[in-house]
Amino acid sequence: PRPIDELTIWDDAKAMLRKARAEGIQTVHDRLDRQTPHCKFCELGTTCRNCTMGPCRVSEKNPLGVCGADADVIVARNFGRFVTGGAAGHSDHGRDLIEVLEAIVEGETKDYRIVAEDKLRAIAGEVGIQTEGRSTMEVARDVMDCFFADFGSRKKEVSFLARVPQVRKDKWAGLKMTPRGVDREIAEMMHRTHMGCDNDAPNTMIHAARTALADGWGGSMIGTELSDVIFGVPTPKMSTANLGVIKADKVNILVHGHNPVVSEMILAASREPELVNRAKELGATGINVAGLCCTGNELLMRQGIPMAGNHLMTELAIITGAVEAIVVDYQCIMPSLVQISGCYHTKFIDTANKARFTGAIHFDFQPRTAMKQAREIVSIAVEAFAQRDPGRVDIPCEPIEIMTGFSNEAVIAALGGSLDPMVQAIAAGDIRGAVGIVGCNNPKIKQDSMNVKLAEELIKKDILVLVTGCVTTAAGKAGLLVPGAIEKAGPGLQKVCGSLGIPPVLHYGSCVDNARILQLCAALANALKVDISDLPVGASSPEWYSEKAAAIGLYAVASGIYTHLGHPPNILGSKTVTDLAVSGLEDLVGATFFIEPDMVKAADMFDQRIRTKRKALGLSE
Ligand code: SF4
Ligand code: WCC
Ligand code: FE2
Repeated sequence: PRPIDELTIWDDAKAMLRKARAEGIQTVHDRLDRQTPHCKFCELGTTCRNCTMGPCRVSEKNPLGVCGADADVIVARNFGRFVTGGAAGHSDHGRDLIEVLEAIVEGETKDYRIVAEDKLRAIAGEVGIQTEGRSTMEVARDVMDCFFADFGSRKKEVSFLARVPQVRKDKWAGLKMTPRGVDREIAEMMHRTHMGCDNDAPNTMIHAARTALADGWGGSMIGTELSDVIFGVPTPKMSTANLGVIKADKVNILVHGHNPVVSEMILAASREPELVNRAKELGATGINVAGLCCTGNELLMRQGIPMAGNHLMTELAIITGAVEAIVVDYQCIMPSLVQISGCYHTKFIDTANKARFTGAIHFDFQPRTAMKQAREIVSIAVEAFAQRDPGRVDIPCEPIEIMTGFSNEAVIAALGGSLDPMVQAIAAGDIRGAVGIVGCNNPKIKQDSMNVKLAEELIKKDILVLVTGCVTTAAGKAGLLVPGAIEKAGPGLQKVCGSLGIPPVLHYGSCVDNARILQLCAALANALKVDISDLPVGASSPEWYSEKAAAIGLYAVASGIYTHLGHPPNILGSKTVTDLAVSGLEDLVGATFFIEPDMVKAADMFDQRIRTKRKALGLSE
């Protein structure tokens, strides 16, 4: 096995990896070792399993599949389906929020309600729904219908394209890249990649971009906006992160996955006096809810609930031996968590019919019965406390402080009501530009080494950093999410962030909340009367692993945002597809991907790009 020091930069992770080895528990790192080396054809993207005349593997020696598809076609089809998997994940999550809104509107639930009426009305106004003189429920019903329709086939474009600068929309229209309906683009990609359909790689790639745009400006944006409506618009607040947020003297419940519909109810139930009292009867001092991955981000942003860890911390959190229950919804939940829970007293509870885990305790979580089910789940966790073996508990550190809650609404409020001060700070060069660092951990990369390094390099150059998803915990543990982190930033960010009392790295939410960053870019472009591709901005996913991260990367590029990846997707077997991704897209959409495993060089590439964009806007470099 690889030495533990090479697997992660964090002491809390190292301590738990040592414990895992001592206790004979296998982790993601051990399984990666056993899977290495990987299939070269799969790495290059040159395998096809789309029909039973194959499966086929193409190479220079043997360049055509049975049907005659070449490497370009096969790579483009595979990448298209890969991105579509991600777009489907984010968007189906978004749809779940519409269904909760439906349950509210139909009066089927009292457990959820409309918390942010102002935001509901603001959104309704943006998508052309009449709000004046109408009740909240009337408006909500129309918003619900509008968003359900965004998933279908009858629209020319998804509703939130109302936020996009006209020049960008014209560009998309010219390329046949306008996202029409979320499910439509996803289904069409499956159709196109069936044998004998879209056999022109660039054309498949254009549709991949359209599908990704249907995610970013459709499914994800609906997910974010309705989560705000139902659970509240995030506002800045302090919280904590790392494995130290798990408390030895409490019943610990970890929520993992993505959808706040489940985790918000678990949190609410954990505060019920009856359950807290029962926890005390069993010898605990209370019930502690902490987050993992994105549903953790959702609770962190809105409720200030502490974050136990990101993707590669999920197994290790259980290995503390102090977790009574891990409650999951969907996405990024390693099935190994069921086995590792089984090595302890930890109850593994799944809640979504579309994400069931063999060996789990299952709840078919529904808006009508949410609170009742959440109480039952919390009760299972509380009772598990009696089975905890204190001899196996090891919580390896004290938590670190972080600041969270930066929604666009909160940022605008902090700026005194408009984006103007930000535009002025950009014009003056105090904020030279902004980069969103988003996405995952990947066991092939030393955990968080790239996520942290890139953020540090960028803020030194007065480039504001926005983080979401699993980069949040990385930045937090590195001490970058507190106002004091301006010490590590350049003079411009020191001035601006210092005067506002905010960190130079802003936590912008979960992965679907990358839609907040899209919205901010569109708003800045509209304020400056330019296209998004004219802005001094970028995006990066240094340690990405998932289909969803690929979808995010592609919607960023297609929206005109220069986007870095720390390692390439499985496309290198096609020169046509690779060239398009890293250069050809520039002519089409005004941005490309770039692949760079060295974070100092990646930061220089962003710096260069930002200089060019600033110059073109007539600003100092
Ligand atoms: Fe092979 Fe073509 Fe079938 Fe793919 S679609 S498995 S390349 S025959
Ligand atoms: Ni989003 Fe990546 Fe985390 Fe999963 S939770 S691991 S896609 S960043
Ligand atoms: Fe996520």
